[in-house]
Amino acid sequence: MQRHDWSMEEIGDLFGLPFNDLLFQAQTIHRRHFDANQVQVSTLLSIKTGACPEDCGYCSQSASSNTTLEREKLLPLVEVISAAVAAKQNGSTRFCMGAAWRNPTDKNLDRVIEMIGAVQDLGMETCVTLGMLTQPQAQRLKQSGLDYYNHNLDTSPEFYGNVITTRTFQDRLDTLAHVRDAGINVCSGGILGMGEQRRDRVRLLQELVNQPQHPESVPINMLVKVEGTPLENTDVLDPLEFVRTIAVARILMPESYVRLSAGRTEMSDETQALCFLAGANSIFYGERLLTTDNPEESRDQQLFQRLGLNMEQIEAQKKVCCHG
Ligand code: SAM
Ligand code: DTB
Ligand code: SF4
Repeated sequence: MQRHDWSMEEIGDLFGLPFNDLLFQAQTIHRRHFDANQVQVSTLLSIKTGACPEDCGYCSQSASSNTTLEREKLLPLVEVISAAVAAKQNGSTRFCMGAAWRNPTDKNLDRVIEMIGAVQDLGMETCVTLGMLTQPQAQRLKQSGLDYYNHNLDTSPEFYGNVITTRTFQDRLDTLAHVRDAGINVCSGGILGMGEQRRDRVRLLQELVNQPQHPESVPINMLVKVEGTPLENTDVLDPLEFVRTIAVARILMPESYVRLSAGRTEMSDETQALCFLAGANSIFYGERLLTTDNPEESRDQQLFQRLGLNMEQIEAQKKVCCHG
């Protein structure tokens, strides 16, 4: 049974547990719901890069940032298909397409819907992240067969204005409600290491868990410090605090996939191993995230081997459904 009434105090108490007790509790809950040695693997592709009108302080793609990123128009369908084919060959089961938009136009959506169809035809799960959506847009995406929509709350409502000023926390909640109401699986999480305090991490998780339904997928990103962004010189977050946040997310949302997302390139194998022990069971795989580096596939293969982890397959049932 899902709980949606977590108080800040209860969540704060979990964060404050001795590290071993916290990890033991998280791993115990994890094993009740998942195979502890299996990791879901997704691959990202930026389908429209740069020149974003939003001012998210962490993002290389914001027009307000001073980055050297080349702006690109919406990618042609063939390029998307060849990236998805490569991702599938490498063992990825979900293909996530990201666009640097404040929100898509209806014309943009026509093109993205074509891409979703093509990726589905390969037998992969689909995820897109396109910014804010109206209710009718969410419904169109649902009709296209989209599996997941990614839309992160990013941080606590209280810290939000320190990072982004061009939209509000409530805007994010509204889009999430449209996605949920349309019947699309919700992928929503945040970024740690942006200079927030523990209480902000508590509040972020509280907002996620106390939604009417837990997000099916919860990406926890470590800030990737991109030169030319307002957050480039932020102090590094203690990796053990990152692990604690993963563990608390696992305890609060026992049936959700918790994704160890951006920031793995800068993380040691040992930190990543602790994240898996804390209940993370999904990663982005492939050399690139959207605009920044992700570990090379060979490094991840080695890590999986060292830890005895396996890549999760899409269930046979689902494959049959996709192909009618
Ligand atoms: N424009 C859409 C949006 O903001 O929802 C989709 C793309 S946006 C790049 C997707 C998510 O990536 C953001 O919500 C943020 O959580 C994450 N992200 C972006 N830049 C990041 C960085 N430098 N480090 C960690 N996470 C980052
Ligand atoms: C998420 O939470 N992390 C991914 C995905 N959802 C879209 C994006 C990470 C982006 C990292 C910075 C970049 O590569 O531009
Ligand atoms: Fe634009 Fe998304 Fe980057 Fe914000 S996070 S600047 S909305 S691409």
